[in-house]
Parts: sequence; C-alpha cells; structure tokens
Amino acid sequence: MKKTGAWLIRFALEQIGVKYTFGIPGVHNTETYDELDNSELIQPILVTHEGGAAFMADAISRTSAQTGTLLIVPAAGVTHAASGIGEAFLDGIPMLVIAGGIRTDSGKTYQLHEMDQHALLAPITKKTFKVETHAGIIPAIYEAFQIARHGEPGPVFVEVPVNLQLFPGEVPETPAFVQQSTEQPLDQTAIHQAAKMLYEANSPGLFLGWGAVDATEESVRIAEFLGAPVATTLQGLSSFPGNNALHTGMGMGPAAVPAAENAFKKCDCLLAVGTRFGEIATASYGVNPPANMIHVDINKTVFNANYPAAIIIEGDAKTVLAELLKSLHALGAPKPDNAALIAAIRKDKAAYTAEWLRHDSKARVNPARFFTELRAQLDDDAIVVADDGNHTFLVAELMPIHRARGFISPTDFNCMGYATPAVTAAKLVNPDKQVVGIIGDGAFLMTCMETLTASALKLGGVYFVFNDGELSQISQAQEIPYNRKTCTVLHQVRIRGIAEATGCEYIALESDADCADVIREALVHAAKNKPVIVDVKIDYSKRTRFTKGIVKTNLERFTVSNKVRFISRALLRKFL
Ligand SMILES: Cc1ncc(C[n+]2csc(CCOP(=O)(O)OP(=O)(O)O)c2C)c(N)n1
Ligand SMILES: [Mg+2]
Repeated sequence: MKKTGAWLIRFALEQIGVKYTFGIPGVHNTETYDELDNSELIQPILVTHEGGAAFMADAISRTSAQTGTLLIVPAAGVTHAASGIGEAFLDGIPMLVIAGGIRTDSGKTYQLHEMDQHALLAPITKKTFKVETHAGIIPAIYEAFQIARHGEPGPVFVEVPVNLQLFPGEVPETPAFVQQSTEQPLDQTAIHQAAKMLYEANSPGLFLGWGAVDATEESVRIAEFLGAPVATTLQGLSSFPGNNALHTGMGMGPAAVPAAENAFKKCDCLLAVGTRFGEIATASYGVNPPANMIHVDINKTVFNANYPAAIIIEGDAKTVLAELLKSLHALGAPKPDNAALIAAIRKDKAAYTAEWLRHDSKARVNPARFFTELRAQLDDDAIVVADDGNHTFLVAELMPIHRARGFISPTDFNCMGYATPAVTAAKLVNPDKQVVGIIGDGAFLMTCMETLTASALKLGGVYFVFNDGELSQISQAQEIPYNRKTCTVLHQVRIRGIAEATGCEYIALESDADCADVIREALVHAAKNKPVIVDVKIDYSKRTRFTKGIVKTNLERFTVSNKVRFISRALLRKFL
C-alpha cells in the first residue's frame, strides 16, 4: 500500500498513545501538522518557543502516564528545544522528539535548516534515528518510544525528511503497536543480603531519588517496617509523602534540613533508591553515606560512580522494593515503633519552620508564611512545579509534598525557564488537579510567554513569580567572595504588563497578611480555567540550609592558597 510519511507519523503516534504534540510548524513539517488536524486522538499544541515546547513535553511525562512529544522543524526548532531535551536527558524523563528533515531527493545542499541534528543531539538523547524510507517511519517511532521509556528513561530523536512526509511511498504493512516486555531477572541473593543488612542495622535509613517516585507504597512499608527515617533528593522530593511521620526532608548531610541531618547522623545502613548521587542530590558531594550502603537503580552505570555501595541491586525500584519487603518480612517481625525518632523529626521540622517564621522579613513576604499558607490551601494531590534558583530550595525546605509526582523541577541540567511551560502542560494533562508554579523572576522572564499558551487553552495554572529583582541563587553566592553583584540584578519589569499581554489574571502579593487571601483568590480564578500570575514580593534575606551547606562544603575543599586568595579579596572589597 502507499501512504504519505505524514499519515504514517500520525498513525504511529496514535498507536503509542500520544495525545498532544508540542511545537511550531515550518515548511519541513506542515504536512504532518495538517495530518494531525484530522486526528481525533492527537491535539497539536502551538507554543511560543520550542524551548517551552520541550519543557512542556517533559512535564507531561513527569506528571502523567503519557510520553511528552515534540513536533518541530529541523535545526532552528531543534536548537531551541535542545535545553528541554537536555533537561529530560539528565533528569531521566522519557520524551519523543520528532523533527522534519531537509529534502533527501533534491540532490542539493545549503538547504534551509540544514545541519547535522544527530551530532547536536547525540549527547542529550538516548538514541537518534534518521528515517530514510516510508517503510522505516512506523518502526522508527515504535522503537524510539520503547527506548525512551525503557530502563532509565530519556529523550529519543526521530528525523523524518520532508519529502517522505509530503509524498506517498510504499509500505508493506501498518502494524499495531505492541509493547515489548522489558522485565529483567532480579538478583535475589543481593536482595536477601540487603534485607539482612537493613534488618540487623541499628540505625537504617532510606534515601530516595526520582527513580523511586513510582515506588512510594513500597518505600513507606519498608520504612515503617524498619522504623527508619527517609530523606529524599531534590528531584525525588515527591518520592515519599511529606506528611508521613518518618519523612525527614531533603538531603542527608550538612546541607540537609535539620530533621534529615539529625535523623541520619547515626545512620549505619543506607538504602538508596533511584538516585545517582549527583551534585545537586548530594549538595556538592557533601553527604557521607555509611559503608553499609545498598544502592538500587535501574541504570547500572550509576553504581559506585560517586559513592561506593556494599550491595548493588539493578532493577526497577518498585519491583526491587516489593521483593525487598518480602525478604524483610521473612527475617522476622517489624521493628518496634520508633517513637523517639518520630518525635525528634516532628520537633526538628516544627523548629525549622518556626525559625523561618521568626525571621524578620521587613515589609516583604516571609517564605515560610507563604508556603505554610499554600500547603494549607492546596489539595494533597496538587502539583507543584519549581523552576531553578533560590526559590527551588525554599520549596524543598518549606513546602511538604504529599503525593508522588506532586513536585517537579529541572534538576541536573538545571535549566532555568522550565517552570512556566511546565505548569501550562501539567495543567493540560491534569485538568482536575491544582497546578501551581513557584518561579523565580529571572526564570519567568525566560519563558513567561507560555502563559499565553495557557490562556489560549483555558488552563488554570497559578504562576507564583518570586519577585526579588535578582538572580538570587547566583547573587547570594557572589555576595561574600565578590562583594558585588555583576549581572545578577535584573532589569525592572512590570509583571502586571505580562499578565495583561497574555490574558492572565494578575494579583500582587505584597505582605504576609495578604498571603491567605491572595492564594485563595488565585486558586478560585484557576478553578475557573483562568491562568493567574501572582507577583510575590518575596523576602530572600534568609539563606536556605542548602545554600549555606554547599557554600561551606565547596569552600572547605579549596586549597589553602586558594582559600587565602578568595578570603583576602573578599576582605579587601569589604573594607577598602
Ligand atoms: C539557562 C540557565 N541560565 C543560567 C543559569 C544559572 N542560574 C542558576 S540559578 C540562577 C538564578 C535564578 O534567578 P531567579 O529565576 O530570579 O530565581 P531566584 O534564584 O532569584 O529565586 C541562575 C542565573 C541556569 N541554571 N540556567
Ligand atoms: Mg529572582
């Protein structure tokens, strides 16, 4: 039979369950856009910038069972999207990137949008495909989809030359998509050893990353069986319910919140699941896990990369933890309730919030006041999206997340500009949940036009812009060593004007006293499918534990001569 490439792309995407594509049409993909217009299953979404499209596709994958999909033009669309593709790659998020390709039938070079897209994307995708025939389109998309979701997920790129899309070509068949089984045998011996090590430990603990996000139930049962404290990474913040008595908070070293730092001080056996012990997860490698470390991950290349493990278990977190729980039960009765630990965690958490609330925020909004009120008003299953900056760590330290996948943030690629498009997309696929963004003013400036996409689609997300006038995560780090803020004080912008331009509601939040009312008003507008931008006059005068911790950890690692150089420059600038 003969089919156009555009038809074949549409067919394949429908088969794998794609409901939305994100991107901007151009001459290399209009045929496919037109074909999608015929589809009852797929809605192509127009964005304002392909960077936003990639962040949106990423957020779809993080907050739903769907796989975020891009449909973009070659070269210019791909380079714009590269930031979001890179984020998905380093954060382990499945994504399908479909771009048109230049003509392969013209014999000409110096074509519009001509570049080696595969060379550009190789370091930030799991695999790239260049389709050469009509018959290759469906198999390439099916395989790309499988690879994107298999093992540690990530983005996969498929280039379909425009001539294939436009014109019919011979295909032998149009097979339905059949999911291949990806189950792998588990190392039962290692699981038994791990159970024994945990059961015999005096102070076992759990450290959970994003890889454990779908194993919350198992993690809760293991923690409760052992009476063990649980800490998470930043990306894994939602991997354990923040309102469980054994939840301590983010981190487990000197940059952790006090409840976590204290609970893990005597930890003699660590069960680390779905974390690579990367720079952010470890607060610049400041953590010090015990020798008895059990490391569970689906990607075996992460084992022993930064911290040695006594036992490694390769496999899907949910399957491994279910087996581990069985092994623990086989060893004996659950440990008695760890009442002292639970009381200490509760006390440390309350004291930390109180310390923040006591902080004098002068005439600005106190972060703890804001998050306490936000938590009180949000549903348990609300989705909180943070961008990248000081505000991210404020969320992590002051805002408990109650449900798995209830917090997403650009973590290891650490790309500012993520949250505004991500709120828009998360609301698109979670229409019945509250979706709120905590977005630094600098990050908002990068991609705020995706609030236009939200208002066009009537998506009631709330965009809380933390307006401190600075690129604060960086300006804070400049303060002591440089004593000046080169390029980190933002140009003044009227956020109200952005809201007016994009058709969003605008509310200013200027004082603690208004937190409750403003948050309520914003959620009411959002519930009526109206996007809301809340301009929060936030106070950043108190540092997070994370920021203080990484500064200290990094400084300690400087050689003596470099320490002297930095400290003397700081003193000179301060006093001369
Ligand atoms: C694309 C990109 N550019 C630059 C950075 C470096 N960076 C990390 S955090 C940060 C400050 C973010 O400022 P803002 O969005 O206002 O958030 P705040 O720290 O003030 O809460 C910067 C510039 C980055 N992570 N990503
Ligand atoms: Mg800022």
